[in-house]
Amino acid sequence: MHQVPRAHAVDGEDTGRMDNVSGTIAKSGMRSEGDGATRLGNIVDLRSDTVTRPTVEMRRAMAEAEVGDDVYGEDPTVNRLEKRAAEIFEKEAALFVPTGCMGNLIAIKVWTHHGVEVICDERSHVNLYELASMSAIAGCMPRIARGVDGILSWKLIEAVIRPKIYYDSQTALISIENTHNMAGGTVHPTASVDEICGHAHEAKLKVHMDGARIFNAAVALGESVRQMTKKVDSVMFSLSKGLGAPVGSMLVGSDAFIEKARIYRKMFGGGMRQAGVIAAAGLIALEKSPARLHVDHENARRLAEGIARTPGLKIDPAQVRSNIVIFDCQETGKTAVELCDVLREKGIWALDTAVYSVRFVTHCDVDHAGIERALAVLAEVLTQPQRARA
Ligand code: TLP
Repeated sequence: MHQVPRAHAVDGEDTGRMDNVSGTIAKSGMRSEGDGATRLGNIVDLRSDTVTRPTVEMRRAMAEAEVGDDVYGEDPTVNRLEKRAAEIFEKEAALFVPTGCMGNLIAIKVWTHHGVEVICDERSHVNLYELASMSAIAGCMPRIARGVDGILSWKLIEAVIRPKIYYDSQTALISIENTHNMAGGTVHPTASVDEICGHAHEAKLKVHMDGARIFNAAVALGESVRQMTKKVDSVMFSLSKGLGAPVGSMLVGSDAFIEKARIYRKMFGGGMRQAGVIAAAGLIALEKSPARLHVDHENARRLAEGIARTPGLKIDPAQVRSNIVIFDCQETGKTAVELCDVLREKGIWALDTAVYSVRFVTHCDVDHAGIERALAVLAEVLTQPQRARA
């Protein structure tokens, strides 16, 4: 029996596990109240890079942060974080937002109006995991394109742009995800992003990048985030994923974009007052963490190679370019939920992303030994039934 509550129930109804090709997430492994397992210290939590705990340096900076009322623009630590983010991306301005979801929604709201379409990949976070906010709040329709491993090209985008005819809804925005989460941390080549932006701008369309993990993409490409985003109109990136901060994401773009984004942040309830307390950790994450992301990528590759050698599991390690490892478990005879449940009992936490698809995400709180342990446990749980039959 599943040991954790179904976190996705709405109005008291259990939504259960969806059987789809495009991926569900977090049906297994959501931490229940009083669970306390992570506190035991022997858990290898690979559910997401969102689970990291702030470092001692971050906690100290949080305790000592200089603060003010950020709604009045008076929090010096938030102002410093926003200035640094804008500098690093070589954009005019930046805005600290509580979450990636809010950052993406704000960008969509700024670039669109009710009744228009947003082109995005079918498995993108804005399409699948943001509770239809682009429709519910921004009044837009997602217009789905099917990327190759989540990666959109101008050719794929062009095919779904609406003709400029008064009786058709109109395309307003293109949203691309870099790295692409549900495709397994795949990376957009910068030349392709530039090409998309060039054509989009000619067609009077804006391009937003959901760069929740853009620093992982930068490491995979060996390029700077500035170079990778020079033509996009807005970027959201997360401080609270691979970079290890406890809370927060950033929006970067032009002065005019950020001015409007600030208004929508307040409208959506994201005016955070003495937010310097969390921005202080975000600053450390931004300055220090990119330099260590290659370790997470090496760990992900090691995981993928081990998984490829494990009976019943399928993955192509060469496809693993960043910190996300998604593998197929159909041949084991277990569903992803069943596999996650047995792994969890042995201290390895993972997420099911589709019926036979499991996700591991590497991060700063899982070291080499944790990876080896995850692989050993995987091999153990998948070879035990065979031994029992022999
Ligand atoms: N991703 C989470 C889950 O929501 C799936 C995860 O564990 O990977 N864009 C991308 C590409 C994301 O992966 C996420 C979160 C977000 C946006 C939203 O960020 P937050 O959680 O800060 O709202």
